Amino acid sequence: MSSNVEVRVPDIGGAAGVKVIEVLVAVGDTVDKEQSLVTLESEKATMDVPSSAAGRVVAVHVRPGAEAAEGTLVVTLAVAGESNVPAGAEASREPARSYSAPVVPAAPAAQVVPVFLANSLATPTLPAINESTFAKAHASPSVRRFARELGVDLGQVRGSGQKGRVSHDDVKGWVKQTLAAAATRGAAGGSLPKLPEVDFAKFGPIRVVPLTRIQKISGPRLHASWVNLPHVTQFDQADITGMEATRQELKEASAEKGVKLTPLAFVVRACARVIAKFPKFAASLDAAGENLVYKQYLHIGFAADTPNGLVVPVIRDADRKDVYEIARELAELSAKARAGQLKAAEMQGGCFTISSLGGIGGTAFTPIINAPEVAILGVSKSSQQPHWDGKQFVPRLLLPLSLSYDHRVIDGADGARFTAALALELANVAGLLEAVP
Ligand code: CAO
Repeated sequence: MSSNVEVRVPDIGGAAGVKVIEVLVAVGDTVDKEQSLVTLESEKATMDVPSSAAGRVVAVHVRPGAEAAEGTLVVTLAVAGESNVPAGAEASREPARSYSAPVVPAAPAAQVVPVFLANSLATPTLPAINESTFAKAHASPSVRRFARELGVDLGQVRGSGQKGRVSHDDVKGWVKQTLAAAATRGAAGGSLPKLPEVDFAKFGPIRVVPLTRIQKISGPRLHASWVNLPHVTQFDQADITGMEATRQELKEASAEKGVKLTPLAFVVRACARVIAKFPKFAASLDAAGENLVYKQYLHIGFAADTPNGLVVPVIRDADRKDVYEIARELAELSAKARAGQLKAAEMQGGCFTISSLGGIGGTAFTPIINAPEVAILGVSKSSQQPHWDGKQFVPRLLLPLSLSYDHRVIDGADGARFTAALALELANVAGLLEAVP
């Protein structure tokens, strides 16, 4: 017994008129769950629409060149043994979720994260894809998908098959050759030196686990930031004795209203107040690296650890929210992040990021800037420390701060001024609890 499942374009951050640049399947094809069906491209990103189920393609509803938006019907699948999924059930659901299976509701959103700038970031030494030569290349849909994942311009790959048909091996060979050439150039003073390849199986049994989709996206972005931005990390400590005492007093009443008042909410509030005085910390360099873009809004992201990897949900207009509203949104966005249900729009537009490992441990770390932002605050676990008050040592609760900043934009003195101002804000709990105009 089989039934039909409709796969639609998921939430793509509100982008409309996004182009279908490639259709990767045809009627009659058998597809696996999560297999890419079509590739979309907006001005900023390419994104594959994954299949929500395993099945056979019974209709393809889009063509290359067509325009799509959230909810556009892409493919209809015949799915065997899914009698609990009536035909068209997907269509009747919220379109943004329709791709993410009714079959396994908990897994999905990880698969929907747009591959922002995938071509340029994932493979920085490969030339950009030329869409017109890519489209003309003689290759199967799976080879096309593979090439796109690696950021390979198929038009440049010489095919070894009949009539120049390009195979997976041709793509791999081309990548190796291109990277080797880049490494040689690098030895003469250019790109990065290559790491040695190690056959781990030679030394004992191994287990190979593919990276998650989120890891495949965030890894190249972190790497791009690491190699492109001159990072400096400024360390400091904030005396949060008063803040923590007040938080403990307010915690219960707040929990009764359904809000878990965590230290991170106070840190977000404090950052919003300090950034108002140091707006450069929420600015970005433009693409040419010649102008600084000051934003007239303040959206603050926070790193969330999820089973699928690291994501950064964003609290919009953090400067216009009080500590309770921030705490409520932190809890809501973290829960969504862990369930893999964050929408793309909920991870976009950040101006500054906070990475809190305070609930876990550690005394300091060097967070990587979430480029094109210019600064990120790392927060470690607070601890009681002896403080000399002029007459004696008294115990104070100190919160370790680690601020990484882009030294092209921020000077060392400003970095130290920022953390000192932040420490003052965190020590002034009355200020943090002030109503927000
Ligand atoms: N010092 C001491 N204790 C702290 C603390 C700090 N700085 N920050 C939080 N805690 C405590 C909280 O009070 C809470 O204890 P109680 O339950 O007794 O109140 C406990 O640690 C757990 O806090 P939490 O995890 O519920 O909430 P949070 O706001 O601290 O963190 C979130 C939320 C999403 C940031 C966190 O779950 C997370 O994912 N952290 C990892 C982020 C990460 O991976 N960063 C590295 C990215 S690479 O740069």
